[in-house]
Amino acid sequence: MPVWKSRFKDRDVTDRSVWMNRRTLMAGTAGLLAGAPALASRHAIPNPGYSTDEPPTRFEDITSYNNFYEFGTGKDDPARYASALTTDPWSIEIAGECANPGTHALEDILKGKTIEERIYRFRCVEAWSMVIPWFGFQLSALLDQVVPTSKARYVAFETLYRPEEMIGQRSRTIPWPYVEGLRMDEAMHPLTLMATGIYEEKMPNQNGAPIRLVVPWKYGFKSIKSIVKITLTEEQPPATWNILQPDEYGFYANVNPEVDHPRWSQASHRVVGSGLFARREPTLMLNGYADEVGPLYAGMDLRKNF
Ligand SMILES: Nc1nc2c(c(=O)[nH]1)N[C@H]1C(S)=C(S)[C@@H](COP(=O)(O)O)O[C@H]1N2
Ligand SMILES: [Mo]
Repeated sequence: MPVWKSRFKDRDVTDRSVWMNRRTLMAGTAGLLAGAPALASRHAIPNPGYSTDEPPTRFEDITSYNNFYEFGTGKDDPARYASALTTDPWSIEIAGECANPGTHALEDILKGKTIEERIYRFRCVEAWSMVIPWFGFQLSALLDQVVPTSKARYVAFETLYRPEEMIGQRSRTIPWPYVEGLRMDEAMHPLTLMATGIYEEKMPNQNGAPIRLVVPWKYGFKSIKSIVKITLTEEQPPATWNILQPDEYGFYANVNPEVDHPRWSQASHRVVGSGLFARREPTLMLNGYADEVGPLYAGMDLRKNF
């Protein structure tokens, strides 16, 4: 049994049953609502095999404590300003080393994809964490469709650049657009999710609407939001924080309690939403997903490739 499943048995059972009840209720009423949004989670199939048993963070906390520099650098800026973003229509351009490049409407990308609900622990490099019930599809399903060429070794991602709606982009806090990248085997790993919602809601704007990446064994900054472009590349693509401060933020950014950030420890984290005297917990290697993704890094020096 994966480490992350066994740690939290019998804790906060009430929280979880309240949520499960809410979800059952929602599922019951959803059928009555004509024209429910295409992204509604009633299509999401729970995947307990890829879910933690930890009690999920409250929806209110997940949506009010965010990092999304396109809307400002404060944790409460995204909740305050992200409603200005229009997310419909939305399309994603797929380019680079693949047989089927092209630009596709989000509805078309979602067609035929299995939408799953997966509860992942999410660990920010700033040493806080949340447990988030995402729904979405495996990135591998999309990559399989575009058929990567034999030269495709990495996948690059790009966020929308639209300063009229993204107030943070009117300042040069970081270079725009935000970009990130994964190695092909990381991108193809079944844990790597393209998320379109949280709990029963389609993705809140502040969390990266309408579609964002979620890579649960890496620090949060790898999980790029509001994606408009995906490029398959031969060379390692640029990644925003890695370009800005390569000594602090590696390209891999794998959660690793043994490799500290130069300015603070990564051995533990604060659990967001755990009250006035915030609970701290030890951080696990690869955020608890070591059994699943450890083999991707066999033979690599994780102190050098941090
Ligand atoms: N486009 C974009 N994506 C981004 C960021 C950002 O500033 N811009 N911040 C990253 C960081 S540092 C974290 S911790 C997570 C936060 O995701 P959440 O707000 O859904 O918890 O988003 C990541 N993705
Ligand atoms: Mo982060």
